[in-house]
Amino acid sequence: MKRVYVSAVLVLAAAGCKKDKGKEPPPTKADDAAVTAAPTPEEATAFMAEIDKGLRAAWTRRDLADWERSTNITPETEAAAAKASEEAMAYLTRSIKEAQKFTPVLGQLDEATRRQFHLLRLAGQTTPDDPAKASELSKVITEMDSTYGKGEVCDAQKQCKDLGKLSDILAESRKPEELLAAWQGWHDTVGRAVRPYYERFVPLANEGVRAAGWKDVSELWLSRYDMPGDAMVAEADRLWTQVEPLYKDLHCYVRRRMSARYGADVVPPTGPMPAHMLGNMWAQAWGNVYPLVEPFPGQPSPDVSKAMVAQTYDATRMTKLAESFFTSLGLEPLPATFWERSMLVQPEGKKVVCHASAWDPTWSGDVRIKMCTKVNQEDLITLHHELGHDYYFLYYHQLPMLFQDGANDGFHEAIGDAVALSVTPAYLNKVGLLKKVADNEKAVVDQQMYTALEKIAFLPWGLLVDKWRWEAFSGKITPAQWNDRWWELRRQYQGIVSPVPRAATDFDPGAKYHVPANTPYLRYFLAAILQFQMHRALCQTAGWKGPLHACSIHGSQEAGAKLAALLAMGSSKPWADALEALTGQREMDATAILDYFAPLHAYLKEQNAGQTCGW
Ligand code: X8Z
Ligand code: ZN
Repeated sequence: MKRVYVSAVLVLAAAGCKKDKGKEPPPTKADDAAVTAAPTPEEATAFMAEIDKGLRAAWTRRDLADWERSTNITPETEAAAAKASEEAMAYLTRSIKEAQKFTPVLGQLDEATRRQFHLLRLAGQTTPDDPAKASELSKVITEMDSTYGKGEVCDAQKQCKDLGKLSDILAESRKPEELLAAWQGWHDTVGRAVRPYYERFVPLANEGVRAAGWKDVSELWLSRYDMPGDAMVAEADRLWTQVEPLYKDLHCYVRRRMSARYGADVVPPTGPMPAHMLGNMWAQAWGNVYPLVEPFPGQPSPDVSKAMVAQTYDATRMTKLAESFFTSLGLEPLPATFWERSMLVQPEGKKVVCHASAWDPTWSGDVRIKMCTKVNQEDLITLHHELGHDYYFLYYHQLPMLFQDGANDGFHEAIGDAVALSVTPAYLNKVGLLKKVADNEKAVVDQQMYTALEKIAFLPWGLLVDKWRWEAFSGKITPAQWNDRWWELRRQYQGIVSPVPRAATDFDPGAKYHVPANTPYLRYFLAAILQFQMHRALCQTAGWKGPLHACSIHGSQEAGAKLAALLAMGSSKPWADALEALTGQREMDATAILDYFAPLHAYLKEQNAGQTCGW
């Protein structure tokens, strides 16, 4: 988030970090000259206290202006947001430069202050020295995000569809030509509109972070995990290797079923699958095609969307249900201001950024969400996701500004999802959304298939978005290669291809929110794995003895206390300390997600026997 767990352009929220002296900026000539009058540790501590106040003022102004813009895009709100963002970036850039003079005394500071010096340099995008470029950068960032937010596809009769409407088509239509029109319309219109901004953005943003001593933006992003950037890339690859066989088995099964349903000319029975057929604009989550690939028709549907509509659920009631899960764990209710200030539904007559996000724009527990909620199960789960962010904000807002962040950014994304893993059939039955809980083997496989279409299908996508961006920022690929490389990665990791030929001048990465919003994406890959690791630990704390997929921590005060303790740490300690406090493990580990899906994996292997899988 921009401090928003999603638009975080500016914040690039600092992740937990080790005291890695190697990463401290080298002393400058000016520092050498100042050695005679070397600053004292007391001066360093006082300096950091001032920075904390300055960041609070600058980031609050920026985030309030950005809240206004995101909930009402107009030329005025855009200009105000760009100005506040420029000022905040300038303040951070100055602070990072000034902080360098304290390098010689860092070793004499208490651990918390030293850590804040470390996190300061990781705290976000900095600006180029040239004021014209600094101001252009903030305008590009703001306008690029709004371009995506305002995006719509219009036909010859000037009938327009926004992303929400196009996504409904992708989710519900079973006509390949309709699906293709929605997919292609969005990619052609919005991707191409974002391209000129991105072409300016990459060199300006790189120049900006060089002011803080980074090679390029990818180095900054990857340095926020308490280990060197290349080690983090290897870590992500290691996690992917753990889950890749399960993804490939899911891909193989889904391809066979989809090919049988649509015919080999629409979904070929071998090779990669076309991107428009999987129920989602980016083929990142496939839950919407569950009815087409359901293993055992006739079992009660794992999707309770229809029951939600029948029971006249609306966005507020869905949010209350999500909140009640957190309070069942002993966490505080959301403040009254949450209900007054949040945007829970798409307003009429205003342009807004619909992509769901969670905010604490004053960094003081003033939590809100912004979401164009639809009444369905997917959005009920997204509400748990967003409240996970808000609960993080609520439990760490007393900490210094630079500690008001997740242990790493994957933790921030994982909290709400870990809680939502406890939204099991038994829980849905308890709250009256599911009549019967079938626990026979067939029902378990059906249930797991639905969850895997959301969570396992996501994994390669979660990894490849930033694999592409690291290459774009580092210059490994040039703008002329951007689009082709995007599709190479999608083919390699997801086994997905474009349904129509794409030109090098297209810009399909720009058709995904986080690229124009400049929100890092590796966090979602990590969260997809961490949430199961957290769920397993919380279930153990709650005393659960059965299979992991059936566990719900609903009502467990013990699990809630553990969760609250993690939240309250913010980013004050390296993430491995936070993970250890919750799970007893210091490493991210995919064995929990594999344990969880063991019944489905056995079924998939049986179904795929004799098939040629892969692409
Ligand atoms: O952007 C989000 C959240 C807000 S942080 C709704 N997610 C990613 C996406 O939509 O692409 C959650 C899952 C992945
Ligand atoms: Zn999120």
